[in-house]
Amino acid sequence: MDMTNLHFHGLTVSPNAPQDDVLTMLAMPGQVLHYSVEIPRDHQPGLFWYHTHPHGESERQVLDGMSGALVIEGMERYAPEMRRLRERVLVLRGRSIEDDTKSAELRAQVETPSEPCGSTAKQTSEIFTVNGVVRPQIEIAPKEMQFWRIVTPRRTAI
Ligand SMILES: [Cu+2]
Repeated sequence: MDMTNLHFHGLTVSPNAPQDDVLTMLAMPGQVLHYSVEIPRDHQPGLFWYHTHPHGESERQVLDGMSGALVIEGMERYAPEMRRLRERVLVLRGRSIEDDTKSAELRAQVETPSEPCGSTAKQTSEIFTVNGVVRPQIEIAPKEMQFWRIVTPRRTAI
């Protein structure tokens, strides 16, 4: 049906509209939802994520990219040394390429063997990305420490 909405995964916020309401807030194609989420001042800091939550459709939507990171600042209260580290938010995602017009090019980029040894040949239908990039490079200086926040949206059990 292509309906959609948002769920704010892990946040301690109200489940009522216009906040984290996945039951009554649903948009059909062409419709718009307006969210206004009140995050308590004393909310636990950390990395959270948002994703769509329509039953039966969220798996495909999350695979197609309808999810992302939410950062609640304040980790330095628990680990002051993090204040001086370079911070990165990395969203690791399995991306479906079955219907992608560039699927051949993307398969070549991930260099998957066309016929794996000892098994039936199965074409790659999903590739792995970091912040939407296939085979990304992340710069880090020798002996540098960085603070990486990593989100791995899952296809199931959301
Ligand atoms: Cu969730």
